[in-house]
Parts: sequence; structure tokens; C-alpha cells
Amino acid sequence: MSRERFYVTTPIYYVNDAPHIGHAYTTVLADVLARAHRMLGVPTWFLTGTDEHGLKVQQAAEAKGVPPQEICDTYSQRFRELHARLGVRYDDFIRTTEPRHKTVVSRVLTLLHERGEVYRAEYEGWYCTRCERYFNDTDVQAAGGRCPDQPVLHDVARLKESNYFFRMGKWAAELARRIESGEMELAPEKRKNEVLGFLRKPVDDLCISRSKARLSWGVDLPFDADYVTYVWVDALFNYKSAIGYLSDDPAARERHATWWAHATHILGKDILTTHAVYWPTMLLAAGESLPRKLLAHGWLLDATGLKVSKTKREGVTDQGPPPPSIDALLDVLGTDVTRWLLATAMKPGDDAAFSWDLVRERVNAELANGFGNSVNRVVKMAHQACGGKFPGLGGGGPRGDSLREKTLAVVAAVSAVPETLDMLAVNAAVRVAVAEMSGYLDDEKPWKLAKDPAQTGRVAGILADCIESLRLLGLALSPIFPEKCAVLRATLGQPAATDFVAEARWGVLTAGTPLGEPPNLFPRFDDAKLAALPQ
Ligand code: ME8
Repeated sequence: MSRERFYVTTPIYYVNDAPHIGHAYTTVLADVLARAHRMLGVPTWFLTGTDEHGLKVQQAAEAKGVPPQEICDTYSQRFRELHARLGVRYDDFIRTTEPRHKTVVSRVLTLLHERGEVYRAEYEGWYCTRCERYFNDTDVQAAGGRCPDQPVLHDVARLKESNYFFRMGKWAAELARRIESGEMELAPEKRKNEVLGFLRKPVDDLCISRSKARLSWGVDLPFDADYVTYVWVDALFNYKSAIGYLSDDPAARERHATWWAHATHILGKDILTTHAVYWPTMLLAAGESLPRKLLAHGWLLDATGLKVSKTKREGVTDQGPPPPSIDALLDVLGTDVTRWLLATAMKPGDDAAFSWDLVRERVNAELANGFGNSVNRVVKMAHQACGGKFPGLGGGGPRGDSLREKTLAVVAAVSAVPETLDMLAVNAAVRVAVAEMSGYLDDEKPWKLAKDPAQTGRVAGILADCIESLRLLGLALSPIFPEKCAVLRATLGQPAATDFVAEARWGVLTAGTPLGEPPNLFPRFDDAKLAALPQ
């Protein structure tokens, strides 16, 4: 099923502040996966967007003294601009203040209300305005009277209100069954266990309304004009409203029918419960099928080991150096290197530190001295020893066979992406192949052999193996490095457009193909550029 179609989403981001590297991480990851699927010929639909209702936006607007819509327009545009700089190619960008979305929220709430899935009750609990969530006594106590999700950063306040509730608890056991059966996959495994653990305990019903007395910036509850919809209920439905769910337009409904069954949501572990419990239980209650898969990744951490976030870290004395801003990364390193730094920053199950020191180290070791150096070295030697043309395969010997094998392992890792969603495995395979190429060259020393006219065929064989390997690496890595791989392809006399199915095998380059000048694909980290950035 996963190979049939791929509908991939990012969380829709809050518009109360500028995007940072955490947001860029998720979006780049989704883009890399979307590009990999497209390259493999899997029809793909990539959705991202902005979450524009709720208290955070209302408060940001009040603080600036402007209407909330103005804040939304400004920051939503910032996300679009960032996506453009990151080379992110989405198919649709949804904003929750758009009529196409608000109509759907209203319709689905009416449906849930009519089905008896929503009731009114008095509620008293701990409320975190930053998370826009109620928490129960036990969780708040365990967090030392602070927000259970972000105890260091967020406080909570006691609130008592009459509100509307969704019968979430009623669906918990059914959801657990569907997760256990694999109908809705949760990756990585430890997140699945976390969610199943949560569902085994009694699950509270979900407060889905906010009194307009406190919060007016939201979608009106269709059955009570004194309330707006809880921002999370509103936001989660973006994944369906954007593709035409409950739309009046038949073409839009058709899109929903085409894509929904193939939905994969990419998100950070901070919003696992909302996505893995609130969202699917609401879908079950509405009589809808569940998303195919949820991939909940970890966090990029700053120098103090805290999640990189927009929140000012009041009360944290040793703040350490700030993490790189996404704009600074792009200014110093450009689109492709930034994409690669993010896409391979962490294993989905783990968190990862992210600092300028780590960035410098990785750029130099993995790109400048690794992949980039191999490209430069091999093309340069081909100019010196083979007249700047691809000499044709043959005569490389056992080391050549081994390079071919390691290179084809990269192709296998790319081909497995629809099942694994694992571009890190692709990257790891590339590193093995690049190391093999380096060892091959260092051991065989074609530059020395070239001095002996009797060895011309041997030199050509070695370089041909390396060039063919580079062609395949350029193909496999184009979802991460769209621009750099286009340069590599051009250098190796390949057309700009890739055809993975036709090209992902050993022996595609034809003898005599002219090679371009040796490119410096990945320069070393430039500290002067970093120092020149405005502070
Ligand atoms: O939660 N490391 O929006 P948001 C990695 N509007 N990823 C990070 C990160 C970090 N340090 N910080 C943020 C919301 N992210 C809701 C979502 S969806 C229906 C509504 C990424 O602007 C990560 O994907 O706070 C996280 O889940 C998301 O940004 C939160 O973005």
C-alpha cells in the first residue's frame, strides 16, 4: 500500500513567532521523503501550512496592538518564504483561517454533535496557555505544579468553566486495537508503546470548546455561539480539509478519496498525544478511517540540552550560546547543505544537539572531505588520465566489484524508503560507498599508475568504477541535495531530470560521455561568513 501513493503532512505551525530550526527540521524531512517517493515513481501529495487560531495568536496580536489576522498573514508568509529558501516543494499550503478549512471544522463538529459524541459539562482543571491544554491534578503534581509537557518553561493556572466535551475515553480501547493491528502505524516503536501505555489507563474526555469571554480568535462552535473551537480540534482537521473532506466541490472530494487512505503525518514528539490519540479518536467518532502512519521524531536541542523553541527561557540562568537560527544557517551554508544538516540531524527515535560547532565539524568531515572531495578528485583525475571523457567500465578488478556492491546498497536503501521512511539509512549507505571509493583510490593509486603507459586500461577501469558510483550517489541523494546533485549530474554528462527506474543500476553511463570541470561541490565551513552575519 505504501508504494501506491504517499500523502505526507507536516504539523501546521503556529503563527505567533518566526520559524526556527525545529520547524525547518520537520519540513525538510517531509520534503526529502516526498522527493524520494516522487523519484521512485510513487504519486505523492505534500501538505504543509499554518495553525492560525487560539490564544497564542490572540496574545501575540494583543502584545503588538494589531488585529490577529495581521499577525497570521505576516508569520504565515514567513513560513512560506522559509520553505522557498529551503527548496521545499509542497503541493498545498493550508491556513486554518481559510474558509475552505473553517467550513469543514464547523461541519464535522455538527456531525459529532448530532452523533451524540459531544456533551456539555462543568470542568475545573489546570490549564497551560502555551500548550492550550487542560491537565489533570496527578500530572500537574508530578510536574511540581508546572505544565506536565514543558515543566521548565510553562506554568499552569487553575480554571473552572462550563464547556463542551468530546467522548474521547469511549474510543480509547478501539483505537488501541487499531494501533496494535497495525491499521495505524506509529513509528518509532517506543512512541507506539508510549501511546498504547496511555490508552491502557483511563482516558479523559476532551474539552473541545473555549469560552469567547477568554478567547474569541477561533472557529465558532456551530451549536453554541458563546464558544469557539479548541485550537487543536480545529488544527488537526487541516489534514482532511486541505484535501477536500466534506467539501461542496466534487473535484475536492475526489482528491480526498484519492489521498486520505495514504496519509503519513510527520510530527515532533511534543505533539504525539494530540496526533496519536485526539485525532484518531475524533476520526473514529466521525466514522472516518485512520491515517496510515505517524512518524514522531525527537527534538533538536540547544546548548543547555533543552528543546530549541520560540519560548524565552525565563528562569534558566546558564543559557549557553544560542542555537543557529535557520536564516543564519541558510546564509552561511546555502539551501542544500542546510537541508542535509537537518535531514540527517537525528535518528527519528532520538533527540540531537545542534550547534555551530557540530555544524562546522559535520560540514568539513562529511561533505568537504567526504563526498565533495571524492567528486573533485575523481573528475580531476579523469581529465588528466582519460581526456575528460568517461572511459567505459571494465578492468577495475575486485575493488571495483566491491565498490559496485556498496553503491548498489545505496540504491537498495533508496528503494526501501516507502517502507522505511529512512533517509538516514540512505545516508549511511552513501558514507560506506564514499569510504570504499576513497580506499579504492588510495590503495590503487591511479595517479601513479597513469605514469606507466602499460597501465592505461587499468587506470581507466578504476576511474570508470568511481565515476559510475558517483553517478548513482548523485541520483540517490538528489532528494536531499536537489541543487548539488543537479551540478553533479551535469558534470557527469547526465540530463537534469532523473529517471530513477531507468538509471538506478550499474552500467548506465556510456563510454565517451564528456565530463565537465571538476566541481567544488562542498566547500569547507567558512568561519568568516559566520562572523560577518549581523549579530
Ligand atoms: O505544535 N526539534 O505548532 P508549533 C524538532 N500548531 N522539531 C521541532 C522542534 C525542535 N526543537 N521545535 C518544533 C504546533 N519542532 C501546532 C501543530 S498540527 C495539527 C498543529 C517542530 O509551531 C516539530 O514538528 O509549535 C513540532 O511538532 C512542531 O515543530 C511544532 O510546531
